[in-house]
Amino acid sequence: MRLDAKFVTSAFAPEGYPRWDRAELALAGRSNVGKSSVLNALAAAKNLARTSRTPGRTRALNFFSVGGDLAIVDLPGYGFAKIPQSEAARIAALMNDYLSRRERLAGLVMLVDARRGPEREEIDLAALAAGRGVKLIAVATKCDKLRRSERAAALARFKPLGVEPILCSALSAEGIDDLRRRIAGCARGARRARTLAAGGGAPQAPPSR
Ligand SMILES: Nc1nc2c(ncn2[C@@H]2O[C@H](COP(=O)(O)OP(=O)(O)OP(=O)(O)O)[C@@H](O)[C@H]2O)c(=O)[nH]1
Ligand SMILES: [Mg+2]
Repeated sequence: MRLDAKFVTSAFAPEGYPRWDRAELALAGRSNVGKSSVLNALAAAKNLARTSRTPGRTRALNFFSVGGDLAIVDLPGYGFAKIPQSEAARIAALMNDYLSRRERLAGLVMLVDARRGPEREEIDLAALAAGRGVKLIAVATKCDKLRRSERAAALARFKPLGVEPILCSALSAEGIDDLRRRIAGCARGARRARTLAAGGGAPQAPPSR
């Protein structure tokens, strides 16, 4: 099932985050890793999120609604040397604010080039998510560029993230269905947590004295 994603807004500062109670899943990763392409593949739409050969294309947080109570946030890529220092610092501060403080954040989809594997930034982001109780989904992107014989080594490179990655390709669509299922599972978990927080869980025993 394709994700029914619709573009809602771009935020250049925290004031621009939408006010809604959708659970949000953020797509994070190095510039040019294929975040926008994966989002388009999930939605089976060509131009929902803008993709580019030029790294550093996405410079705002782009919010997409998905169905009735979920949202996906396409984050700007980090680690691209060619954008001006001041702009890079602004983007880093915005991402940091979003990932460390956004209450709606339920899951972090960490995209890493399958040929490269996680580095310091990815390991730090994964730790940030874990510290907040945000679920981590790891995706090894552009797996169409791996030879069969390189796959096992590629998977092994992800060990430091502590979760097994889904090998994905926006080009061949490998892994995309699997990722859709994981996203749906994360959304279900967020819904359950919300019901419990709203008092919809099992009745509480009266406090003992
Ligand atoms: N071979 C291959 N190329 C891909 C795949 N996904 C994306 N690309 C290419 O990689 C480049 C970057 O893709 P984007 O989706 O724009 O990457 P991004 O992570 O959103 O980049 P920023 O917005 O700059 O952070 C484009 O030229 C894509 O065509 C894939 O699965 N396989
Ligand atoms: Mg992008």
